[in-house]
Amino acid sequence: MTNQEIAKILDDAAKYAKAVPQMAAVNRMTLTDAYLIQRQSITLREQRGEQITGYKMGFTSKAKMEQMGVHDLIWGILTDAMAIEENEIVDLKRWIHPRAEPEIAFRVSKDIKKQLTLEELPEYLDAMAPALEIIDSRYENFKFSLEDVVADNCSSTGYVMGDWQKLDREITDLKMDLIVNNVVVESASSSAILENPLQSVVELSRLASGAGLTVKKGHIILAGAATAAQFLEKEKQVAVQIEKLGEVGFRTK
Ligand code: OOG
Ligand code: MG
Repeated sequence: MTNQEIAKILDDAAKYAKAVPQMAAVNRMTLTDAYLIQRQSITLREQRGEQITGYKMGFTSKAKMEQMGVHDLIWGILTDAMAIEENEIVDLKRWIHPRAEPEIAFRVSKDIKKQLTLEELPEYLDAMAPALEIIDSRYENFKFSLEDVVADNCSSTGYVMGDWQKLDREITDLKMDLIVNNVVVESASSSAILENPLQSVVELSRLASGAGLTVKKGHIILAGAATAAQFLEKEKQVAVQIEKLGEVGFRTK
């Protein structure tokens, strides 16, 4: 299959919430192919009127790498169709086998076109917020290789963010809880994310600029989950609570 054909299959899988088999091995897909396919699948979304709202990093914590069996940083693209309002009631029929994970979001205040250092970040970011990411692999049984998951836009499917806050406090060791119906189901320190969630932004600046992309002013960046992700079930209240940052959640039906 061509990259374009694979992009279409993955886009349809997302559109119709129907899982497909993995495709990387049989098509001898390289990581370069995988990112091209990811980009082509985003072009299909753009042709339907979706707009890019930011980027997400993946496998930035050991918990995630171990849960998914993939050991490399990945990045994907977010669009406005993936945005979920705080406290929105989301119909799970939209998705195949969605999971939620606790994250921190950053807001970009100046175009990023090169690899940044941690020291340079305050010039490029102006806010942060507690966030939940909803991931929904388009592959059967939520199983994939590195190339497969990258081609599938790193399972990106939804995100919800709490109130934006100033970057005026230390965030290297904040307690992050994933809460379902008032019960903490996963918990970790923010240090689980590359020892410092801001390091995710450094890594994204390296990977995106290396791919010739600009992370634009106003874009959001999800730093990657601190804990393993949890499958979503119907009629639940799902929230993330982060020490010093607050909380945000949504409901399922
Ligand atoms: C891939 C996406 C990983 C994260 O935060 O680590 C990710 C997946 O687990 O399906 O979003
Ligand atoms: Mg994530």
